[in-house]
Amino acid sequence: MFTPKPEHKFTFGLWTVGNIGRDPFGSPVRQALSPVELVHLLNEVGAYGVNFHDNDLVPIDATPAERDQIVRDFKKALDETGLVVPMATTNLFADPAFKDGAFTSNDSRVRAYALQKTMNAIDLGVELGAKVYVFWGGREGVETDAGKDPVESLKRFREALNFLCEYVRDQGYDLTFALEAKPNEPRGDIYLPTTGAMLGFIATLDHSEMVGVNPEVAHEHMAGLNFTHAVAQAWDAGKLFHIDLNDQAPGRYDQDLRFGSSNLKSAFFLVKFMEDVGYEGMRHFDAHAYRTEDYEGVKDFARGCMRTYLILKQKAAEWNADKDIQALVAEINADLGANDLLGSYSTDRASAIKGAQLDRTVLGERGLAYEKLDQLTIELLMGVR
Ligand code: GLT
Ligand code: MN
Ligand code: MN
Repeated sequence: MFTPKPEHKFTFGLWTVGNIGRDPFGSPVRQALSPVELVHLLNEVGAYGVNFHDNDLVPIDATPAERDQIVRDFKKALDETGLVVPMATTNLFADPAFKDGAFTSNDSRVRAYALQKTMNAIDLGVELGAKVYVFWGGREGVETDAGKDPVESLKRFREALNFLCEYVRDQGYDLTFALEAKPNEPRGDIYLPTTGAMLGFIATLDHSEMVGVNPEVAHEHMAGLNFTHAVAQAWDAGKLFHIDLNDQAPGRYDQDLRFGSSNLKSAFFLVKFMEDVGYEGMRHFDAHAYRTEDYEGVKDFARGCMRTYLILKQKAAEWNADKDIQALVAEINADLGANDLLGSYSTDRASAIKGAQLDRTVLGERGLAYEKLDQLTIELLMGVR
């Protein structure tokens, strides 16, 4: 019943199931698998697609001949399994060259290298079928504001994205960009730290129509924000091009936990939102298995992400069909007599609202029954309804 199918559009990055469990305090706990092996692992657990950074697939120091062989082998694995590559991205954070940022570096040579690397990575992504290109600027920030001018940094970031949009158009690629925000880690502070900030920035781009967002659960939770609200704002703006699903306890380091494993209720409202509005993009799990796991545990992790999503989707359908819940929802949304008063501005409407009898004591006395509604939601989630 909760078996992943292609129509669910569940995808994983090579770096997610391929995470070898290195952390700032400890060495790897799992042997690295090749991209081909990872494609087969993802096929075994039932994923639809696989995403990658340029260097997840092609090592940064590979020769052109090595690159071509790797791409041939990878394509063969995709053909054998039927997995697709819906999204690709660039690693602009691991190499020491990017220690003070890529597009926002003070060093124009680093900025030029970042453009060069990204154009090559876009070519690679498109060659393998990617339709969405993610930009996560992990190093685009500071430890000290003495080092970089924040306005200059934004101008540089804008200039880079404008350039790359033109590159995509010039090549005739069918590709959109999705910007991913994160408040901190690995930098002390990363520019454009939230999805809302990204949405504001996108409006300033030359080709804003081809640029949307890739919100990540963990990143908004790190900032103490409500992820569903960020996703809703992106959706409302027509900018929800991609999504990174995982989980995260607020106030911690970047945990990238299995989807739904930490904040089940917010995961429920997120899935319900995505399913109710009819989001048709990829459901990308940007998470990794606990460091305690071997590759059987990695498969448990990947299966768990997808299974939890599907269970929550089922719960959302139950919530929408639950008579008691829907009776309360109807009550909450009933017209209590002022619907006709409201609407877009006119001089008449302004006078009507000014003259309306609106007794604020009565308005303030009304109970809203949200306690009851929330408890019904909790009981539905706990499986006792
Ligand atoms: C990195 C980061 C993620 C980004 C990836 C894309 S890489 O693991 O933590 O949130 O989505 O660059
Ligand atoms: Mn993350
Ligand atoms: Mn992410």
